[in-house]
Amino acid sequence: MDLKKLKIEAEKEIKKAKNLKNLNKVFKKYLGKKGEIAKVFNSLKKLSEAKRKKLGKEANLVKAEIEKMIRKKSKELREKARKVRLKKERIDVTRPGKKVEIGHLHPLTLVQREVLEIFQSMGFSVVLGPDIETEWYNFDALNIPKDHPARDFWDTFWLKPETQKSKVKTQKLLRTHTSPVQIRYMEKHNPPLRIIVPGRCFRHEATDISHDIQFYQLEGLVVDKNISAANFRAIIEEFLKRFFKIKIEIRLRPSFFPFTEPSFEIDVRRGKGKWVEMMGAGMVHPNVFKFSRLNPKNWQGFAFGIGLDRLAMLRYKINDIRLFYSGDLRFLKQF
Ligand code: FA5
Repeated sequence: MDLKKLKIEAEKEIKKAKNLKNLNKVFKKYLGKKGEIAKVFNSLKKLSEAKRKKLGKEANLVKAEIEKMIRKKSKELREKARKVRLKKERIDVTRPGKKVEIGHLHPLTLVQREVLEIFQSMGFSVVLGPDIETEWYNFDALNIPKDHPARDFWDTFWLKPETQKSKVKTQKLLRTHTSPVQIRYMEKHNPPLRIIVPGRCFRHEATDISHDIQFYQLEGLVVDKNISAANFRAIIEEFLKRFFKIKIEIRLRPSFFPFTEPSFEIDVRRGKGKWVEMMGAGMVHPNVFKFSRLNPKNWQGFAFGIGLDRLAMLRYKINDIRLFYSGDLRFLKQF
């Protein structure tokens, strides 16, 4: 074949090559072992020496030029491919990110944290007690004797009796209120005392919109010299004012608890809403001091037990306590 024509043909095909694969084909066609240039070299054998030299030189030149063109084109195509790849892999840092769903606190946790903060700012320390209690702390030491009808106030979840090493059978229970922590604390600490005890309580009773079998209480205990019911009222009113930040009416009703004397129940209402029974309270009974190994002649105190769920219901205007424990995301996502 005419070498000039061969070069022009090769040049055309190199230009046309759209990608490296095409270009590789062109390379094989012209510069491969059985390619056009190889054919030219093969044909040289049949020629006279003078022609062979001349044609050989020309063929080498054409070969070098085709090689050069292919190298150049290959560089261009690689650069083009790189640009396409970069465009594809480009990260748009200005695009809004994918939203990761993160959890949030349960409304009862929110309320509990806020309540603790308010009481702490009034000088109360936070104390915890066990969910599983003994009959002694939950009842006896709180001046509720074994056969006293007052025990029926608190429908109890009893646990299977355990046989101790001493072979004495003790029966434990899920605490029905946070009051046992009063005894546990007074046994170990001398007055003056000012504590609050948040905690879960359990009662074996029928549920309704304001009662569940599990709920949270916040126990409060203040022991000092010259403490009166007026101190209690002042503290509770201050607490409610700070918690609700709006005017809340409270009503004290005389009541009965074996561990306080006198005892009251405190109802709370928001605006013209319904009265909600919020807490039990009273002056610490002398027997409770005795059971805690404190001398009732030296000390006075008041105690209260607030229903935290009821506080949360009033705060968020929730009309059924059971929603808190339902695990219903449609409810929980609102907080
Ligand atoms: C008591 O549990 C006493 N330990 C409170 C107390 C403490 C009195 C210290 C005197 C001194 P009571 O059973 O009334 O009392 O419960 C107190 C509060 O817990 C109630 O006012 C109510 O807000 C809440 N509560 C009681 N039972 C339930 C229940 N089943 N579900 C939701 N909240 C409840």
